[in-house]
Amino acid sequence: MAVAAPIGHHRSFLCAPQPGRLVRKIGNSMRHNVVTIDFSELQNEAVNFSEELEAGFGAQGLGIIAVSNVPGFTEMRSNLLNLAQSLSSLPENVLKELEDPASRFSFGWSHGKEFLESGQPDELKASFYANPIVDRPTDDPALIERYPSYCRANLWPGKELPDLESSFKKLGSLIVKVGLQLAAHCDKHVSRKGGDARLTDMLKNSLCHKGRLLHYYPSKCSGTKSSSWCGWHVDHGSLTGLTCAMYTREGREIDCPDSEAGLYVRTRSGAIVKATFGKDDIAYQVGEATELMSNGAFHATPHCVRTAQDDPLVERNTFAVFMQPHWDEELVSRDRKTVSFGDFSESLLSTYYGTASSSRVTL
Ligand SMILES: O=C(O)CCC(=O)C(=O)O
Ligand SMILES: [Fe+2]
Repeated sequence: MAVAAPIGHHRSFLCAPQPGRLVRKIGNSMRHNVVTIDFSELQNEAVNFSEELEAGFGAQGLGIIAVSNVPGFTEMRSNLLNLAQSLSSLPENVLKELEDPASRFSFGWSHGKEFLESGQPDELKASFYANPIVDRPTDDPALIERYPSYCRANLWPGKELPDLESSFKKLGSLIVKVGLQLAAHCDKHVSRKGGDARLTDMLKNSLCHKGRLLHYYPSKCSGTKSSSWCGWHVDHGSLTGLTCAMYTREGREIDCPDSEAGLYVRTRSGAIVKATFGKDDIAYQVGEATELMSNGAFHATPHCVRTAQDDPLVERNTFAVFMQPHWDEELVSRDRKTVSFGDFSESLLSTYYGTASSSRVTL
């Protein structure tokens, strides 16, 4: 799972920026429309998307490609993001019941459990995590103990928010299904370049996919006005499917009044650009596991979320689905060490939640 790490894993950026047709200046920041593929074309296995994959996921890209016009997506997004807002308004005691400390808060409700770089708990962001594909990935107690953040069971607020489970699973499964079609094109591109094309195989039978329903509280809640809803990080899985965020004010949906709020990406040249994609598109981001597996052909970019600064009452809801290798899938690190995806993730989580007993397993 990609934990929105308070401490980013930045790597050096080797290539010059690619200004090109996609960039325009908005306010004080560069806005960058992400490369977009229409769903009807994505379904056609005969289409060669090398150019798009290179522009979106390659060395000069933002590490993001959007897929547009996915049937059923618009309604599913709106249903689930409205439920994120409702979930965040449930009474404290109900939310507490939805916590799962044994998974390091990787299932159910998690608010204020991660630590920021400053050492303070991250109070502006709440997450509700579940596996959108299976409720209970295994019954093996040894596996549950070894990989609690993947092998424990989903928790649902069946009584208080009965629609959450079906809305979460419906949208989560759709995002995984479309993501697998994108992965198939990634594999073709990697094979054409003579690389090891196994993204689809890695993801299609994995039991480690994780959905994260996110609610960002008004920035005034932190006491001091914060500029960051989510700190710089790289997702560490294979592909992250992301919805376009829904903004609210006092519980009602609004157009975000601050055009500079939202998702930012740091490119290889070090430029920080706002990544924009359509409200009804699914954006897929490359994670660290794909970068490693593709031998750098695909590039995971650090990203963060900026608060709506002009209006401290604005809230934000979105949904991320981390498509990840199975826990026993072996990844080869940059220094040629082999580590299972499960061990790598558990070690990262210990770091973010301040429970590390040994040093982080690095990739
Ligand atoms: O809120 C967003 O738009 C991005 C969230 C994110 O990057 C993450 O959860 O890993
Ligand atoms: Fe992320």
